[in-house]
Amino acid sequence: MNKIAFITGATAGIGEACAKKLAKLGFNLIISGRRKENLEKVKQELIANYKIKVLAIELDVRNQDQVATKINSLPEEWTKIDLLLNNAGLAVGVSAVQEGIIDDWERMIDTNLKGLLYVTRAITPLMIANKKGQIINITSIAGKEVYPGGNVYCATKHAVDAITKGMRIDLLPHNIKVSSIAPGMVETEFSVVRFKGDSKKADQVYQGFTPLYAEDIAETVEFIVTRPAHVNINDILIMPTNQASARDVNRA
Ligand code: NDP
Ligand code: 8X3
Repeated sequence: MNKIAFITGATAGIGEACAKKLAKLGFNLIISGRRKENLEKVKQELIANYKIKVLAIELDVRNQDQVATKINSLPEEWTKIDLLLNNAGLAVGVSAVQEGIIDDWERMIDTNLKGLLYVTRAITPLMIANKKGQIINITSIAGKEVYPGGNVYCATKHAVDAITKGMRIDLLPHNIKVSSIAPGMVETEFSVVRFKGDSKKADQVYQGFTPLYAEDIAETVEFIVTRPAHVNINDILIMPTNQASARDVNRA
């Protein structure tokens, strides 16, 4: 029987690449995200290319009622979730704390931190009932370092790092593995979202060096999920060769 993976933020970037990788590994997939058209497109692509089942759920992880209702009403055949990939997330803006835009802060805290908790709260009881499971949280180099103007985004990712460690302890008696992946710069829609649609600004982030690509993170997920049952990968920090820290990038 195929395993089941639930992916948040599967409509673009890292989440979409992970969906394809997990499909290749034979997982049936519950893909989720807010953008209906993107969800449908990813679903059709998965069905056309892999012999797996796909359930697409329109989901805003910030909406706790929606998260609980949609996960609690999953069709019975989709409730035995083997893998949760907590990937949905975003940065909004880069600004000093004294000039910060409160709405930007709330979007980051509500998505990266509270959203991840809501989804985890809804899915872990299903894994516990099933006596096994695996969770991978996508954190960031921003969860290990802080850079100018990154204050709140970095805080949310530091929090996810702490929550990952807490989850590992709490879920230890339940045969549930918990890992995190902390990428450096990955070229996705991330910077377009961060700079609110300013693609010129977004492109500059990746200029003069080769960043990571979503596929690199998908390969890391593949490595984690293909370890034997007795092995857990706690945390992987993965960087572009030309990036030594959040602030040090060797650009041509
Ligand atoms: P993208 O912007 O390409 O993708 C983000 C995904 O998150 C989309 O599928 C989006 O779907 C989803 N998402 C955002 N807000 C919500 C929400 N409220 N509810 C549900 N889904 C949501 O960025 P990445 O693929 O790069 O980002 C994925 C993760 O990786 C994030 O957690 C990010 O912080 C992290 N990361 C990214 C790095 C990078 O340099 N790109 C580096 C380190 C970590 P939709 O809009 O359809 O809802
Ligand atoms: C995204 C990477 O360095 O822009 O998490 O924060 S960074």
